[in-house]
Amino acid sequence: MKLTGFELRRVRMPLVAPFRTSFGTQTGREVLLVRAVAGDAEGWGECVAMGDPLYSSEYAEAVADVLRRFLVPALAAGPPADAAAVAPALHRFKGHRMAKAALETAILDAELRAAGRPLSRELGAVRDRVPCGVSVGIMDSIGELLDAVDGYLAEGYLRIKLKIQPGWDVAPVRAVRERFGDDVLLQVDANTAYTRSDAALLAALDPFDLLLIEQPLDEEDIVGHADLAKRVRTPICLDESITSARAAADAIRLGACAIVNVKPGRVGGYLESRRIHDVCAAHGVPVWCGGMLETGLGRAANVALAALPGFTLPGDTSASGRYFRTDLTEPFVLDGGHLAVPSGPGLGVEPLPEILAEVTTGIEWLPL
Ligand code: NPQ
Ligand code: MG
Repeated sequence: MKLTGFELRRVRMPLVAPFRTSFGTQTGREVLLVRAVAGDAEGWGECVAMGDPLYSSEYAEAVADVLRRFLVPALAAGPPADAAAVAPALHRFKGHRMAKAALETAILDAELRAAGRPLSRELGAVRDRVPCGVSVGIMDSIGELLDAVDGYLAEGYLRIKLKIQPGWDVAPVRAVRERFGDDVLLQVDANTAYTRSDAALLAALDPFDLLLIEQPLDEEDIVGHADLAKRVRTPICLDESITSARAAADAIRLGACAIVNVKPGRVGGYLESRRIHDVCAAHGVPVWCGGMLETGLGRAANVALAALPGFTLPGDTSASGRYFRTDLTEPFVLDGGHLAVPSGPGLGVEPLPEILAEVTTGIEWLPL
């Protein structure tokens, strides 16, 4: 594959409704897309960084900057033979995993499309459809929350995740349990909103039989999560803290988590995500695929990953309509609570040209 360069494309997608988490409220999604251009093929990588550094230290403008000034020039100096050579070529640049992931995914997609191979098969998928959950934001009232959950259950979602923060935790969980019963698969995500002194508060969630509590404490606080795990019965799941396969192995060894949320952008790409899957499977730790409000491009790749055998819990791989009235690709639509794994080469989906043009706010060409 002879790469000639990368197109950085900024798009802005309005959300169907504001999405509120412990770190803020989003009304739209600012996405950076990377298109790898080779002589005979092209490939897409969707960067999951937000416009602001609220979920992680990365943000869209910083991603564009590091791609332009460091990552793409490094590949220009020694073009990678294939996608597997990208991470080693970028290793000397610290961090910036979301930027690296977008670049690697674009190259991987181009390579697989040229070879006529689906990403799912490349990663080791064993299913042709995946069970889906939905992440439900913090609301102004319990009534509003119950209406939202009711709607998602009616759509067929197989698992509900409630975003929580201090002051919005036990009451919404109790209300959802009382209204929808004990059979609903239910979990919560705090996005680091609690502290080590909140163990008793988090243990108050134990009676509600949650599948897991996701990332209650600071992303750097692995020992805090290990201590917390001894004081709550609900399994601890880590998201923000898991930045690599090594970080996953360490967290498991220390007893900081019993379940892992895999987000390819957070860990530097789909190849590292597969290594996390493997390390967790070797320890009997279930994994599930997280979500970052991806368009159809990122969603396609996530669904492929979620089809690996160790992904034994429903992911945040929701349908396009959960976030967008109009997706960039043909929409992903829920079928009996599942999404079909794309079977075409590479990601197996393409941006719809008219829609892509409509939402694009800027284009930059980075030659190799
Ligand atoms: C999580 N995602 O699991 C994240 C958090 C999150 C589906 O809950 C813009 C971009 C807004 C990324 C809001 C879900 C976001 C975002 C929330 C990620 O922690
Ligand atoms: Mg999370």
